[in-house]
Amino acid sequence: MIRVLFSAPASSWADYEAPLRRAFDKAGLACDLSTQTDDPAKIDYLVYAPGGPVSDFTPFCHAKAVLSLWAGVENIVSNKTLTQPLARMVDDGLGEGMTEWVTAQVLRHHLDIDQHILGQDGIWRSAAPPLARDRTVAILGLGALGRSCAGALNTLNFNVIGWSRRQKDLPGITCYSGQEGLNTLLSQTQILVLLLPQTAQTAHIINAQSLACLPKGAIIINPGRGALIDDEALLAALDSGHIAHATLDVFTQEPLPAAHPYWAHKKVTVTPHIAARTRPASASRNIAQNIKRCEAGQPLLHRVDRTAGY
Ligand code: NDP
Ligand code: OXD
Repeated sequence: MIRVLFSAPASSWADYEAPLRRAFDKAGLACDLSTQTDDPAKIDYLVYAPGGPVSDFTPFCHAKAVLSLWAGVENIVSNKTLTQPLARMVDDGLGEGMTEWVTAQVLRHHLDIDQHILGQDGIWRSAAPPLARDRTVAILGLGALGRSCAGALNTLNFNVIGWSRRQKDLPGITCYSGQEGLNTLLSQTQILVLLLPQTAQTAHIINAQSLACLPKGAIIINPGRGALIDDEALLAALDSGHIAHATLDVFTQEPLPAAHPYWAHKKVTVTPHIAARTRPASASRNIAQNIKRCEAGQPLLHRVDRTAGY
């Protein structure tokens, strides 16, 4: 019997219990799945999400892996008690959700949809928006989610450019890496999408200096992590008119405090960390697949590089 501990907020157990049991059965895994254990040393795998009961992994001394339900692992990656291999979530549901959300936000700004929704004032403004081919959208982070969004935007004919730690070669996308590459990318960007993980290297990557590299009137869309942005620098750039609008889904502190200036700012749209959700059915299949691989002595899929931090 394979012992699996579910360590996530109690509220998510109802969503995950049945899909996980189904996925284990379907994968031919005999698993004892539970939210509690009297004997952590007997646990083989932990299914993990922030806000659950486990923060000290030391007692789980025989666990073969910790399997994150989240794509972003900044809450666990630097946990000194975690010596077990860690896998992050890569899930079709996450990818589809993020691609839909990012595409919607890009189209909102590209077509200036707000002007027509909010400006029903009797004035016939007949200027047509430019075509996607004339709009440059940059994506920082060309991983599972960034690539999916880049592909969809490219299919819509946007001029898509992207940046990652290791140089990429993706069809239809102009790819950059390194600091020089970032500066070159920013200088051409009209709509900037942040899909980087939160690491020591990416914290405040959007700061006064990088904001100044963007052309006046650029738009920022952040479904990555709040810590990617220096909030004070962004607010200053919005107030000066250098940045035209920011659509933010993630924040340094979540929930975003009611008094935070982002809520009331006319040039900011706040969404409550809903850009993409891990979907229990597909995520459970991924978890089962990874356990099956591990039991067969195969390497974990989507294993986190603890040194790189993602
Ligand atoms: P991946 O790990 O697949 O991709 C991360 C990308 O960022 C890679 O292209 C990587 O480069 C690049 N990167 C990492 N560090 C650097 C760096 N220092 N400089 C340049 N590029 C860097 O992650 P996902 O695409 O799956 O997810 C991205 C993030 O999206 C998550 O970490 C999470 O924070 C956020 N997220 C938000 C959600 C929401 O609802 N708002 C939902 C899910 C995720 P390389 O390719 O070279 O490794
Ligand atoms: C994730 C998220 O990282 O929901 O999965 O942000």
